[in-house]
Amino acid sequence: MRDTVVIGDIHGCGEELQSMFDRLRTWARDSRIILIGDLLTKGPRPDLVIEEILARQRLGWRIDLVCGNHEPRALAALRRAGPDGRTNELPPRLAEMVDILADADLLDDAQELLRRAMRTPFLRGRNPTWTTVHAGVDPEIGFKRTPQKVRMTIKSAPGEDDWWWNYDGKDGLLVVGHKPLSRPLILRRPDGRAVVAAIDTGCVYGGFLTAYRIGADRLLMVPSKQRRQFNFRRRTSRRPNDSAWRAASAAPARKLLR
Ligand SMILES: [Mn+2]
Repeated sequence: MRDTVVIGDIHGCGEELQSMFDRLRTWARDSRIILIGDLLTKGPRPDLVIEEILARQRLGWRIDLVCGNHEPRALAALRRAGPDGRTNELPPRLAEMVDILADADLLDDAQELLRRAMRTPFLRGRNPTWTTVHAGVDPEIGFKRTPQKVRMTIKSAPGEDDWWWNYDGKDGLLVVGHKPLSRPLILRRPDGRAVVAAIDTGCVYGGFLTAYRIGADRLLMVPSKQRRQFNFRRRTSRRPNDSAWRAASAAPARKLLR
């Protein structure tokens, strides 16, 4: 295995995932790819998300799925819809997802993929020691004692500090998504090593789909094809004065498109 690359929240952005996979093609054969959760809901092409994952796996790519907070609700919607894809009892956005998947004849594949994601609450590796989980940890108690539900959903309220500024670094590098930011955020120790990589860059809101290569410590961003939402701008994470970490705000996005 040459390296591990983690891809942030996809949320039904199938075309952007396809572009990302195309960019990763040259070295994907001996690398491992991890999708960080929230695969199918909200966006326009959940069908293409599934087709892309299955097609690349058939080519021998190693792709692992981590569970996001949207996986259980997407699976519940598919179960309620049944084999005929009935959508009359579902909220509109989940009904739309089911409709698209039913049209593409992917209801069973979607359920199977979501079940697989739900069996994987987080993944860990070494060199450097890293953990990837959908949302993060409670910085007061560390990864091990943080309940799984919190690991999948922690997000600061507006005006509050994001949890990562108070993380003590003891669990090693954490690669997370869930909170959409205008740019990926990498927090670094004083010696420069990454300690948190936050890579949900709001693809479904018109931002970017971002991937982070753990070993190489590099970002790769694919611009979104979605309409930019009026309230998705200047989504930054303010560094409190007492944080031990320095923020490496990513270089202008254009430079990362390579
Ligand atoms: Mn999420």
